[in-house]
Amino acid sequence: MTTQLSNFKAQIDRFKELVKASTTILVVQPDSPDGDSMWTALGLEEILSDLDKQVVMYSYREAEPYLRVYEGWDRVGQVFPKAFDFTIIVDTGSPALIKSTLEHHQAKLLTKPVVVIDHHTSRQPFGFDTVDVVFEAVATAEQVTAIALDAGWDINEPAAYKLTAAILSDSLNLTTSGTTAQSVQMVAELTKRGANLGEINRIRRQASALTAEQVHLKGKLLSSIEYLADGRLAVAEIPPLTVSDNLEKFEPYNMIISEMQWTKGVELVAVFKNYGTKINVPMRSVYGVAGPMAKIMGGGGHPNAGAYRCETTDFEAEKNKLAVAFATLKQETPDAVS
Ligand SMILES: [Mn+2]
Repeated sequence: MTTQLSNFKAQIDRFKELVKASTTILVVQPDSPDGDSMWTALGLEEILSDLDKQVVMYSYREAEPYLRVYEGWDRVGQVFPKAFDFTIIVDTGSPALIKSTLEHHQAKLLTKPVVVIDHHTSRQPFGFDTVDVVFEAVATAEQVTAIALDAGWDINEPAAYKLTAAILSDSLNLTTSGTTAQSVQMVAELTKRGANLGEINRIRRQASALTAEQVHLKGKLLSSIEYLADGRLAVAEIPPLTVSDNLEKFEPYNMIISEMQWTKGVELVAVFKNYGTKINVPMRSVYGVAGPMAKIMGGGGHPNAGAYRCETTDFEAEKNKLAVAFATLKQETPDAVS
């Protein structure tokens, strides 16, 4: 057992006992599943099924199209099951993330034990008793892999694929700051069990591939980028027609914001998503200026990712307002943002 796991020996033992004693296990994801929660749930389904358990999977909302790439996503139901012996809540760091599930099904959920397997460092309590299997990991799938290996549970090839995809999803292909030796080691163990990293990458790229039309739009948006403040502030507008054409389908700004963020000399990126009736501004940075800037503009966020809403719908005026505020922040705290 690794040190990580041994600190949670009591909780893991309790989890193993519950598995052993149960026939039907419910796996619950956040109300809106993501790559880690979805593929962790599917990986757990494989592992627990091989232990002759019935696995029932639930999420309040249906999986987004990009999550429908590994077999089994359509077994994650939106009808809360009537009978189960205990519940595993995966990848859920706060009750807000399963608000709708709890609103409708908390009474039923609490008739049986609840195990939480989660890797969020800033966890908020659910307000009821849970067996918390919460240790440092870049993804919940990393934790499930470590627990399965420790317990001597078999990880079949489909499980290896799904868990690897989940780890790569949360760790952005093992590149985030939360990626540790254990993350890489778990991916290696899963690769040994049949997960093919090239194949997983192909599946991911295909699921997010742009249409020919979207590539043209990307080109147009990229050439519309303006550089202000001596090239340190990159700004682009998603015009109202483009916003309304793609509403509910995809976010055009996702195609350009990363290119803007990783342009030489650029310190702050702002994309003005202009609805015509309002303008929302997602921002990115590399050295931590996006969060403070978003706050100054009346929004919020993390150091390198923030957002705010403009007071008017005048793009030119709002762009200049941001440029002035950025120049002021640079003058006041040149070191903090250089
Ligand atoms: Mn996660």
